[in-house]
Amino acid sequence: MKSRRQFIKLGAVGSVALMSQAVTAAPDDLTQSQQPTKKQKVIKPIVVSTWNHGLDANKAAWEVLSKGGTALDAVEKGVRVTESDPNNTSVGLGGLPDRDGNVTLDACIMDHNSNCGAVAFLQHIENPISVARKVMEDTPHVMLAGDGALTFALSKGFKKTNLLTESSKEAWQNWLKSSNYQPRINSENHDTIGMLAIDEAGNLAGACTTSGMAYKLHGRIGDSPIIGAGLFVDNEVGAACATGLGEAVIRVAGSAIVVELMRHGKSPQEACEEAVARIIKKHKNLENLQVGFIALSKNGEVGCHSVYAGFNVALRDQVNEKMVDAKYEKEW
Ligand code: SD4
Repeated sequence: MKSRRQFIKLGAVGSVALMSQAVTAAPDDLTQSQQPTKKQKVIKPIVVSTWNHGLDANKAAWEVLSKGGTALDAVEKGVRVTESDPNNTSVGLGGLPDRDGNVTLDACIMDHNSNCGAVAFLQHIENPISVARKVMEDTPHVMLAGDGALTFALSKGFKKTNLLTESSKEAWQNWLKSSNYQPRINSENHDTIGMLAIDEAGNLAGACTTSGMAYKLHGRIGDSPIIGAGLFVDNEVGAACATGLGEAVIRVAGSAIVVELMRHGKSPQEACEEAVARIIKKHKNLENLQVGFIALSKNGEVGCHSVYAGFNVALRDQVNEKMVDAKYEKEW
């Protein structure tokens, strides 16, 4: 196996070769129900989400979907599970703080009518996704940030919570010893959760929520609360969400691009691969630049792809409840 350094050195030629292999194949593990031909009947509902924590989140989403509930309710319920898990250090409660010790959260949600809501740089609230939904439903706006988002959340009855758990505080204090400003994207299967669903009625929705980069600059906002970057849903076409280095996702309008590529005929898998290729092309330095996309088309196909190895996706439908390893372009 090539070392991470060797892969990076391969540069453009290497990545083109890897890409052409990748384009011909969807993740082997995606079953027929996730890869129907245009004429096949879609087996609904379906929910798909990022990383291992997606399995538990999908379970909660499935409780809604399997009873005929809406994709919107499902994705909100689903990602709340991850937000409220104190052992997950990259989402909600227990998230690793910024370099000054503050846990700051980003989240967004989007429905089949292109309604959307987001909160950014929100502190002290355990379930930012539900605040994002309130922004969507109870205000004429799409995004609230910082103190304004907190004031709004409190006015809607959300309770102030200390989000910094003892273990995340300890990790931060260890980091402070060197105080080396190298904000890092969390990995090892503990990352942002992005979730996409299609309900029995055939409507799509998505949600994305994160505490962002560990030890980031106070005030830094990533891609996750930005509609079109961390998440995008177009009910005529499909939905996509992103995980990984938010700055890179924003630069290519990642999730919007994936949906747009599907609109122009690419399968979800091909669309995710093309978005990853675009990220690789636009960044000279790929060190630590992990990004993964997942996509769900209107006809129930699922795709996923990442820059580096290790990204995986949780799937739930009437036959499957499983993890799928995404194909990727580079070894670490
Ligand atoms: C961000 N995309 O804040 C999010 C975080 C993430 O891996 O996905 N971390 O940039």
